[in-house]
Amino acid sequence: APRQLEDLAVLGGRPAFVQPRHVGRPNIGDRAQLHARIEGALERGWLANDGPLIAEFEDRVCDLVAAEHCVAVSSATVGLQLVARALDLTGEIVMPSFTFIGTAHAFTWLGLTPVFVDIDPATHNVDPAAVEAAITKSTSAIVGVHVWGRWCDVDALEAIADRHGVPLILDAAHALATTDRGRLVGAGGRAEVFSFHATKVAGAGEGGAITTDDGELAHRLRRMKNFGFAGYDRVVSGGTNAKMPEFSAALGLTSLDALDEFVALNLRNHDRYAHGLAGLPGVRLVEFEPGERHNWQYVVAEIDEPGLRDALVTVLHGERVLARRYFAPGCHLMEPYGREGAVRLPATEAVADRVLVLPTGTSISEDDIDTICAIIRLAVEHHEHLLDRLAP
Ligand code: T4K
Repeated sequence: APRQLEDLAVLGGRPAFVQPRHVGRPNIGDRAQLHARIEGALERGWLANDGPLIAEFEDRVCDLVAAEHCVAVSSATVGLQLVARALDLTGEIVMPSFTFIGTAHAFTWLGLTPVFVDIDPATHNVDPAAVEAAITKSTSAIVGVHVWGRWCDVDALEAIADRHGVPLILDAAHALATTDRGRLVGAGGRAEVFSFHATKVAGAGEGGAITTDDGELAHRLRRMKNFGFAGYDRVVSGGTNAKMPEFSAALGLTSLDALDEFVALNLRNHDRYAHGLAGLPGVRLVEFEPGERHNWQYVVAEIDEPGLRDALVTVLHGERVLARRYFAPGCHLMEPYGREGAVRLPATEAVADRVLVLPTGTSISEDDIDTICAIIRLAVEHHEHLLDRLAP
């Protein structure tokens, strides 16, 4: 680890790591088991369209959520789109700006208009009062996002959705295997949509899962993900191709087999970061409610000093630590949405300027974390000098 500013790679020193350390390395699980599953699919000659691995994957996700039905899809983004189509949404969708761009794009791509609202800076989750204030006659749904796996205020959002007669859809991309006040994720709103992208706590390479208690909706989603087919050659609705392939289900099942192990490692990593950054002024880790289940997939620091978060990203990338600024600058300021005179969302913008997402997961060791914390500590403790040195 660097001991003085001059040791930092951005100031001419040698990078602390030879191989990059990533935020989202895939959690694979038992490779022999994965190979066996893939071999089985090859033997069967059945690679897509509701093969046995997909059925097993959907059952397994059902065991991990509160909902009765699970529909596997090709990604969370496409999952959100299927839900929007199955619910016949038109017009405006009220949603937080502080989320991955995929949440917004999913709806825009269908010709819907996202109306971005602000968050509670303490939780990074959408502010229900802001949601209610944004509802108009054109609103056709509310989208809540469980950012970092911490639940948004589902009860408040459901009450608002009911009052205005619109559905609530939950983007649970981050929230697999989490609880809130003892309730298991998956049965909130009309549907919850999980991501099984390679960077998630359990991954399928690409993949997603929609969970719902609404059997009729699940039935429609199943048809729509397969071109609207209701039987061998009968098409009864519009549809698309949103099917997860068997190989992805093989990856998904194998990583779900080891989910408890991944979560335990993530927790160990989180605690190591908390220890390594403790007492560092102006630096806080996003904390999770004690007594609830979390997957700890995101280690999120907030850096108070203006400009220092970006300097830390530059410093860390120099050391080959590929920390991320999710979800800066907020969807509402991203090019496709940030038109002249666009809305301003002060809490979103402030949080987006502060967040620094750090590497965790099975590929990060405790030694790695000690080194990363030492780099951050050095940079923060000498930030005035550092910011001067990095100034153009
Ligand atoms: N809603 C929310 C709240 C989300 O966060 C997301 C996705 C979605 C919806 C949509 O879900 P999906 O449609 O993707 O199922 C990544 C992921 O691609 C994305 O899934 C995720 N959220 C987002 C937070 O992170 P990028 O643009 O940062 O990806 P990328 O390629 O830069 O990868 C991130 C890090 O992971 C890099 O350091 C490289 C490393 N990596 C990545 C892949 C794919 C690996 O080491 N191996 C890999 O195979 O978006």
